Amino acid sequence: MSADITRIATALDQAARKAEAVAQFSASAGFSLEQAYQIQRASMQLRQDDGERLIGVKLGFTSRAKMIQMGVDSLIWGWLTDRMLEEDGGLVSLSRYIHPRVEPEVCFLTRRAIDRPLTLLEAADYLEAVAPALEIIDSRYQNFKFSLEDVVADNCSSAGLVVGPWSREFDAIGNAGVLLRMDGRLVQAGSTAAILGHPLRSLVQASKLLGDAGIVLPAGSLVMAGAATAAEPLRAGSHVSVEIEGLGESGFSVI
Ligand code: OOG
Repeated sequence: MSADITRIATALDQAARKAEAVAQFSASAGFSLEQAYQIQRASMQLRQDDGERLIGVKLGFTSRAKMIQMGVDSLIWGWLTDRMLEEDGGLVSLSRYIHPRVEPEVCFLTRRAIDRPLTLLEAADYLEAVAPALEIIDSRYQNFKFSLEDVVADNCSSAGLVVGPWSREFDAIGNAGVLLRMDGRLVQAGSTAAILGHPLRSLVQASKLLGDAGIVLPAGSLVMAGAATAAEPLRAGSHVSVEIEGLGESGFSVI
């Protein structure tokens, strides 16, 4: 299996670099969820070997809207890297991506290392700041179709992110309106409560999942809490923005 882990990790790494989709692996290679995380780790190692830096983690499938859209019903997590950062208010080029979609998120900046499972009461104490954010997901699989194991191996479709202005309005994030607009037109609307009832629960879940994996998340890391609504395809020429009530806005233009 370790040969398969390296082979699949390399294929997914190449697919991301070349922005070319590949067929799903789990149907033919038949790997477990644990092995999927090993593949994810091996593919991230290839990026780190190439100078890419880990800057945090993202949670996936923390809202019903996302689970229903993708037909997957377990919480997953993946890595964020410095090369995924796109500029707030900047231009996002489709050429880097295969078939990108965007989703509105809450992003946390940690103040302390997360080295053990946290309770909900403890979670806010680990935070430096919170921001409205947009995640660009771009499955490396053809037609954005995958099993749970496939998507985990593919670093949970992570591809890009845009983080808006940081604030310390932690009290604002419990049940705040989330609006995703394209060219000023509302395309998705929801609430931060769609994220596990409260986005801070994503931080709690991240602490548990990372603890299980034996990983310490350093202070100053980003944690993307997972999309509050279904994702929307990106189109050249459009302007995308997220507004989270009480937190502010973030956006970019697609070229
Ligand atoms: C997997 C990633 C899910 C989220 O926020 O739920 C995700 C995908 O839908 O391709 O990022």
